[in-house]
Amino acid sequence: MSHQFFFKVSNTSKNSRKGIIQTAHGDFPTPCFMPVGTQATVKAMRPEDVLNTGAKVILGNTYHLMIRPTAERINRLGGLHKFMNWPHTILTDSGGFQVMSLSSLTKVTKAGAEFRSHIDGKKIMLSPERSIEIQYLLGSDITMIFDQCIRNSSSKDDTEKAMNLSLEWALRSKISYLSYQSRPGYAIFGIIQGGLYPDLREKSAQELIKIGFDGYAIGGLAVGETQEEMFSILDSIVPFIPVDKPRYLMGVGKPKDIIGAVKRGIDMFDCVIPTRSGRNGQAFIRKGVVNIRNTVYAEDMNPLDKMCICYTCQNYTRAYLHHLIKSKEILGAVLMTQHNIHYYQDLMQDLRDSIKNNNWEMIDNIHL
Ligand code: PRF
Ligand code: ZN
Repeated sequence: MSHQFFFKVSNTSKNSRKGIIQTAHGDFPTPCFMPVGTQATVKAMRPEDVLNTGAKVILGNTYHLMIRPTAERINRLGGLHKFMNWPHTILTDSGGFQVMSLSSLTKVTKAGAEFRSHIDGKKIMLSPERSIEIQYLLGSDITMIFDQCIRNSSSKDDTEKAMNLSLEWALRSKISYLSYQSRPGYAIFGIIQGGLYPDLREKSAQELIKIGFDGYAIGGLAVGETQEEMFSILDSIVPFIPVDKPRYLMGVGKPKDIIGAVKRGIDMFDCVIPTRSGRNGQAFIRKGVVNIRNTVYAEDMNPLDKMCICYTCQNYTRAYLHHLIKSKEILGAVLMTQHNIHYYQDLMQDLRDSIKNNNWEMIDNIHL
């Protein structure tokens, strides 16, 4: 396949945009939610089931795959799309965030991040150049620059240092990317850092735009700050991002976070919440959340969500799901995940419809 990478906006409603992104492995509508496929699998879901929920793009992880089974092995086996039987678009995260959140003894220098594997404790070095090489070996359609994500409780001084280091790494990521990629249909996104400081965020955005990327992600949010703080950073930063480039809010979020971010002009999201919380027994439905472990569901003959057309809701009762999750049965994780990913894709479709129709009633009245 040799599709050109492009992003086209078709409709706008206030600050929100509806559009389409095309990559080497097909196109998908935005605003979009990317299910997380960390270990070359969206946990508990077959690729065809992922596609059936409406998702046409998933996220993969540099950090996990470099440790096991290694990027070189996946490359020898024909690349990540073939390896996991997902012929559609894959965006890969660079490892910058996972190094901070998962590994121990991280030592960050200009060269990169040195850390110990969360699997076997082995020492590993991840540099911008190595991260980009790994994403190239995986065959990722959308490569993310290697950044440093720090906690939002950090001082302004530390936040500024990390933001400036991320800018250096962004430039090195871009140079490295250009040394590999001359194929059409592939893209590299910058990641705006700067914590909760609007002036640092602005500088980060401006410098990344000077380097020039195919899309701009906002990193360093959803790491412990309030929703109000996150929204206020979005309000301050979105106006600086070129209107003709996709905007991606990394690691977000709950349905309400996504709705608020779409209203502020965000086009792309990824998050483990629907998959992880599904396995733990939490279902997202149009009227809120259902904690299926609760005994009130033990004899509830209703589906999870009466308005949902997913396989789970068409065929199974809350009572059965309650039993499966309480019994730690694998099928419980499968059915709950299936529903949650379907719900998130329905939410994104409703958001796209709201933008197209310039009518937000459905979002404000149904997705509570
Ligand atoms: N950087 C990268 N990946 C990320 C983040 C980030 O800041 C976040 C923050 N929520 C999630 N995933 N590279
Ligand atoms: Zn359902």
